[in-house]
Amino acid sequence: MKYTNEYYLQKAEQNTPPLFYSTAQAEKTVRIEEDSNAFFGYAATPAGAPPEVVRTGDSFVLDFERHCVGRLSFRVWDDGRYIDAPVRLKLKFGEVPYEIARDHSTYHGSLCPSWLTEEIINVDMIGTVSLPRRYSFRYLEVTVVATPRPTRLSEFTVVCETSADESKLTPLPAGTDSQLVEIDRVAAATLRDCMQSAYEDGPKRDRRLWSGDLYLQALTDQVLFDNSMLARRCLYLFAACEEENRYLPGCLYQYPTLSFDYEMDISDYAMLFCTALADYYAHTKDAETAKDLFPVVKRQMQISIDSMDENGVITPPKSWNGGFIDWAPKLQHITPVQGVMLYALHRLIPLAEALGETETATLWKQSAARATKAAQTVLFSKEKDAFVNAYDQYQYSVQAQTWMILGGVIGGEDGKRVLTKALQSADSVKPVTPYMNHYLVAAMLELGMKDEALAHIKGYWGEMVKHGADTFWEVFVKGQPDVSPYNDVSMHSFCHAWSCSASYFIRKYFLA
Ligand code: RAM
Repeated sequence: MKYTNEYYLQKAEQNTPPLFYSTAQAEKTVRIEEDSNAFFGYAATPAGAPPEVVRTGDSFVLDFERHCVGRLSFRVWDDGRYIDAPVRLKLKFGEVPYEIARDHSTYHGSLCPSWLTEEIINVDMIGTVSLPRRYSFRYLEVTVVATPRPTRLSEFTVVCETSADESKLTPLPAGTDSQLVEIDRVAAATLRDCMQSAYEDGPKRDRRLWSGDLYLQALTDQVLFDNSMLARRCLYLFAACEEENRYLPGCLYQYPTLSFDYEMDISDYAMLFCTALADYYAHTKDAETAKDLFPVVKRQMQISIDSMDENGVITPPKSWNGGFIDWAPKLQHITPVQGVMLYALHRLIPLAEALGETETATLWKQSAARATKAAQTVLFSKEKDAFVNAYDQYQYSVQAQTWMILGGVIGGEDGKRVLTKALQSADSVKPVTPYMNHYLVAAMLELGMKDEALAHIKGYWGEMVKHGADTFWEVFVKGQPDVSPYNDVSMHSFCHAWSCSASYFIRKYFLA
């Protein structure tokens, strides 16, 4: 049976943040057409005001002109008369034009197609229709499947929900590079729409709290809306799911009651949960919460420490292939996960010291020294001048080099050389998610490669903006619109938590 720590759960509930509401009304329609210049092959062009009267077979696409997460309502009326038969409507929601254009019956992905957002509704009476579900979208295709006579549809309105207090968002200083201003705007919208009663990974689909996503969201939130109550809630929620001698689940559901799947334990995510507490404390100086959660962090890190083999290399459990790290196909995980462990330990040692946990700090220092030595010797190939090894079946990946840098295994000119070579090599595995691209930029900054980091932010997140992103996407590989961990792009979330961190870099390192 799954055990929930009631004390931590109660703490999480006490930290449920208030939601803020705003209204968006669709005044315009668009035509969604094939466009070879558009990243996913379809673009939206203005098509005037919504029709006043609709008949069976009519269809139009409303444009709410911003990404919305919230509830939809609209009016159905016909000059005051009764409706002779229900008005049957098909509603199809899209975060990007492609989702509207895509015929859902051709879906061939690995996740359940019920995530694809569409409804058929029957309206029995004239008046305001309010849909109970929460949607995540900018575009809404309305198709009149059947109506007994010409009918009027109007006032399509979304009440948007978020736990982000937008009044806290400080504008970037005058003189900031205009491309960075744009990237920051899109990143802030991404985080805003993923901030609900927890940091959701993507409001279109899972609506789950994932620890890897949480880590980047909480970090980015510090420089945007600064909702430390939400960060606290999320940390407590994960703590409530701890089971003895097992990594925390990588994700959890808040409703109807806290639930999770132990098979979803992800070693790197569990360690990033720990790191999130260190960052939370460094930002808030909230020693009460840090002390409260420290025992969980200590036990979680101990699982990794205990799993080091005779060489000092981590042996993560086989679930999630030993770790997540990135969605790059067939990615090997040992070296990057070793880097995550070191990254976590280096951030957690100051936390332990600040909380007076000196014994733990000493143990962590010794463990870090052992893991570093192992990484420098067994995980590094002198011949290849890269972190390529038998543990990872000699796979050469940017992910491994990046995490070794972030873990402090290699630095300075050596780090620059190793990373640059991996990025330039035609044979190396490259990052596919904004999540992994975050760590790549972090590694560049760690090495003092500020120009390269800036160029990467502009060339990666900036490229999505150029492709018309209102919010940042779950997966993005330049020039490869078909890359999909789910084997079908229509399943992607186009407002994805782990993609919001460009703002963190911009606001922390690149302000004018
Ligand atoms: C997907 C989601 C989520 C991520 C996991 C590992 O389901 O994109 O954000 O954390 O994978």
